[in-house]
Amino acid sequence: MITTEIRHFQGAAVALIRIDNPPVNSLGSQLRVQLGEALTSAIANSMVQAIVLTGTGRFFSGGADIREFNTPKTGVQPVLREIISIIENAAKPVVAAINGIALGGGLELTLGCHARVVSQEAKLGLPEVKLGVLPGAGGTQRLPRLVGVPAALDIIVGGEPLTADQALACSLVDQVAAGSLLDEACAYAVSIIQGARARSHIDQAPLDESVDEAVFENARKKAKRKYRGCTAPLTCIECVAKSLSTDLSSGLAYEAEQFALLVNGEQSKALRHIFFAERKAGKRPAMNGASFAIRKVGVVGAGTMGGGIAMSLANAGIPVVLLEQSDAALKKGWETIQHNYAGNVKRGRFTESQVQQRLLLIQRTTRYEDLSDSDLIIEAAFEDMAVKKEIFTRLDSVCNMDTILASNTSRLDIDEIAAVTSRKEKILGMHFFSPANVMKLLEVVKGAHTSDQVINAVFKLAVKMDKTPVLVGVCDGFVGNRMISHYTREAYFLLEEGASPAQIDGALRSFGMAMGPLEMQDMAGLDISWAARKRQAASRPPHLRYSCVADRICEMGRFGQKTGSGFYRYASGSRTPLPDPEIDVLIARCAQLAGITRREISDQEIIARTIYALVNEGAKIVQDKIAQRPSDIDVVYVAGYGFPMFRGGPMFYADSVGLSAVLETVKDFHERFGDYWSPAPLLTQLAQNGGKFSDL
Ligand code: 3H9
Repeated sequence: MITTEIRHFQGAAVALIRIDNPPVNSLGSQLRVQLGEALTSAIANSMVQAIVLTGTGRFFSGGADIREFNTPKTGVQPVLREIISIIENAAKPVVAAINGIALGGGLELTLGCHARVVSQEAKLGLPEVKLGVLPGAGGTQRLPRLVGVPAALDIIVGGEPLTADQALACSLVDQVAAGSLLDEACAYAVSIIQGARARSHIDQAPLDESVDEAVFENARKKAKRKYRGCTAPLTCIECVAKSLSTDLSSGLAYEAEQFALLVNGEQSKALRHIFFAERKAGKRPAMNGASFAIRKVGVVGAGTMGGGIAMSLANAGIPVVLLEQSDAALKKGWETIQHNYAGNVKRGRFTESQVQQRLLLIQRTTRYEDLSDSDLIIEAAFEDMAVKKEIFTRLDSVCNMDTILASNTSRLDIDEIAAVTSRKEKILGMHFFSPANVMKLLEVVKGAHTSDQVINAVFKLAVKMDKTPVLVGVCDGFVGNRMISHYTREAYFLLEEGASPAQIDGALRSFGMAMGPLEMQDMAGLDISWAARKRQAASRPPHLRYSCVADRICEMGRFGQKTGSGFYRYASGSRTPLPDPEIDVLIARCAQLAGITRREISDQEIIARTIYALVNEGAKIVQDKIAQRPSDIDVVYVAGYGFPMFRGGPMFYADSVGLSAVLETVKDFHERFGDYWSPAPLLTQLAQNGGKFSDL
């Protein structure tokens, strides 16, 4: 809704136009109609001398309504560019009073205004690039004319919002309100009417600024690193460059053309899918009764995971009690935390004093009793059921009955752990990803008895910790690791069939994965999946093919990067994987023993075998209700496993390929490679009905 109020301010009549469209004041079609009418009417009203445009609540405007992208148009609604042009050409001053968050089209709306006054809390940004598009309502042309090319490139390509002070420093805004925002914006408008201040306006002419080509080259380099495989950032840079060579109208026309291409492209569809999927996954379950407050957290184990979890909590301002079995282990864990924080300071993430504040939040102990007043305890000890059961038995006896107990297990049965306690409804899994202080994903594992209150409280905590929580059910490996074992299995089979580690990793990197499956195994530590395979050996159906390659490598003591060799070898102190002829010989020997005749393998086959293995298992996971919906799987894979965001996650990718084509390939693999490839009934059903995972 748009409301207009006439205010008499310092002797002038000011039309105060307010955007009120919860939840984020997005600029959907209906709102644009109303906004256009309100502006036209205020401009035509001879009593009105100036206009102030503002928002409501926390938002000025979150930008264009993303849900309307790619939807068929009904009726005639003004596009945002037309609204901005009404503002820009108004004979009376239009001042933006930016009360809060102004993003994308929301900020572009203000660039057409004749001045911008912002509140201290305001955040201003052009995050379109993260949705695979560009600021398509003049942002790429007006912003460089206002703040200069280098700053515009930072804002548009970086996609991160600026604070009010940062916006003032680069001349994006004219004033930060010290008192009442609306009064100051009205006063600004009156001062323009009275001629005390000039109306800021955007020049038609090409931007007269000399910009070294190196500035663009640098921006391209940075963009390729930050948004691997994405088209939009590079198009944004080309559009900004246009501001130097064309007049405003031609620049705007070029920008509109490029926006249309991007918004209709597969990458933007995938990125928007992930935007909404993350929000859907993050919804807390409805619950009966009051939620729990988590104010203090205990962490059991100060190893890599425990230390990272403690850092994540401290970063969110939550006091932590970190427990280890011995003083020596505690000292080692503490030194690693200090070392990691020192790295954060070096890279400019935190200041020295911010680190000191965080370190003060982490209390260390070797006594279980010191955990007794924690609201939540996260166990991050060795991945062994007997060890976990012993710890949970102890925790259950020392903690008060309100304390929630979580295990950071990556695949063990939460219900079996819960069974040793007297509080099954307060037991859950919190599967963090390594390094836990960096990785966003958190699989929140709901056991058979875990209460909704507990899940609710942990989701709230996750958001505070800046994590992306996804609710998953109990099974070996939950969502992420259950699927990844199918992906790595195919990589191992492909090795035996004729591909080299470098070819497999290279093919998947070119698909867009952050790293290939074998280099990822080397980074994670081969001993971890080796232990899981040994545990699963007894229950593995004997008729299914099994590759010994990874086991043989582990038997040589090659556990990946940490031992200097795994599928690859590593020069001392380096993380660069180097092909190792010894491994090539080992693979050929394993293939020969398994009676496999090696052949040429195409990159296309590598991608289909590994990615469709994810998709087929993902479909089974949805059917087994381990994931609530296919889009949750996409969030898990994008946030935790380096799946290319621009492909929208494995399930969205399958949808975009077409499920009947995916099913045909899966059936072919089933025939050629055996029962691992039995098509998921859900995949078959959807493919046969012309459906998609995203329909579910
Ligand atoms: C653009 O502007 C293009 C123009 O350049 C050119 C046009 C020609 N549209 O995140 P939250 C929903 S592109 C529709 O939980 P927060 C969201 O899905 C746009 N819906 O809240 C959720 O719905 P639900 C550029 C949107 O307070 C609800 O609002 N702008 C939009 O944590 C609450 O969202 C952006 O890229 C939208 N634009 O964070 C900004 N935004 O309750 C994207 C949100 O059903 N948005 N929703 O799940 C954000 O970054 C955050 O949502 C924001 C609020 C910071 C605004």
